[in-house]
Amino acid sequence: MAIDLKPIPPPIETVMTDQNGIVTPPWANFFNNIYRFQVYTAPDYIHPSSVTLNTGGSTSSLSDLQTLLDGNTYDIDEVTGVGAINLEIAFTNIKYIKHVWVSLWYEGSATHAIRIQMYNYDTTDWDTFHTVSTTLDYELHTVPIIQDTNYISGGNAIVRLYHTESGNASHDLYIDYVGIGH
Ligand SMILES: [Ca+2]
Repeated sequence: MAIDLKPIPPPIETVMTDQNGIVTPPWANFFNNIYRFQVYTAPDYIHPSSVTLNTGGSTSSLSDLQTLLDGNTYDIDEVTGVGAINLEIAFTNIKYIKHVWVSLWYEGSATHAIRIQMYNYDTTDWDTFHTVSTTLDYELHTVPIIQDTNYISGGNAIVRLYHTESGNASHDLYIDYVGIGH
């Protein structure tokens, strides 16, 4: 009795997600063999639309923090007093927030830190998602935002870099890029 052996390709483990991160069952049936395919959607980066320096010294401008690794950075001189750095970075046309990206170099000290915050439109206050103490060089911080509902209003969202402690005038913050990923 002849046995007909046919090679069966191994299945490819895959998951399909749309831009909202929703998993879609991706089963497909080709030529009597079942394959599963994965489609990765490249993350969309939304660049800031405006920037407001409430506290700190700077001569930099919005374009300095709209592009990563372009050689231009938004530089802030820390000032004395509580809330020694306070920079609001605003975004428009935001539908979803998956991550906040911040590339920065903080020449501070171990007891000083920069809070990466988002404005909460529900509580009308700032929520801290990540804290960065002094760094040796530029670091890219990817900050996940699990529940974005309260941080978007009419397509607007605001990220704030905030120095809580009393400032030291010898400290400096250099920001290469701030963006929202969705
Ligand atoms: Ca830059």
